[in-house]
Amino acid sequence: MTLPTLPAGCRIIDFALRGDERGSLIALETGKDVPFDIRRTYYIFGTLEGVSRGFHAHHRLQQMVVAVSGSCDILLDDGKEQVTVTLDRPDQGLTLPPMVWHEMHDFSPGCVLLVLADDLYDEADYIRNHDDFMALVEGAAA
Ligand code: T46
Repeated sequence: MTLPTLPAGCRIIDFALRGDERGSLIALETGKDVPFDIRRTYYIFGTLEGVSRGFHAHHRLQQMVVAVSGSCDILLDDGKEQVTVTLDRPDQGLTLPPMVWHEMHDFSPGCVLLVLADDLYDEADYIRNHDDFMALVEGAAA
């Protein structure tokens, strides 16, 4: 995973690898590896070549994203700067706080993106229009 300067609240977390001669295992525990209570887990897979996803921010949701297989790029936009992080390691997670616009691009074949979230699915928590996102960011700064 490349390490540019990330928006506030975005953090790369290294997971302990419990490997032995049989292979590898990673356990993610609330409060230890994941800095929030996990209420939902979902995973994105089978993404076709050239397809991008995301294009939203969340009002309140905290998440952690892990490329458990393959890789993809994730663009992070806090309304002031944009950085792109490559997710390509099953032993690292990227925390994704509220109010960070994110887009996932360049999924490798076979990429599986695991996402841990601190709340249940709620469409009302999504900001799916970038102009609306910018208005909220600028309103908070004023
Ligand atoms: C995010 C990025 C990283 C549900 O019914 N329940 C769920 O828990 C989720 C996550 C989605 N859905 C439904 C909503 C849509 O009809 O599944 C469909 C696809 O969701 P969406 O277009 O939001 O998928 P992505 O890949 O653009 O975004 C997802 C998450 O939705 C989002 O919270 O931060 O992954």
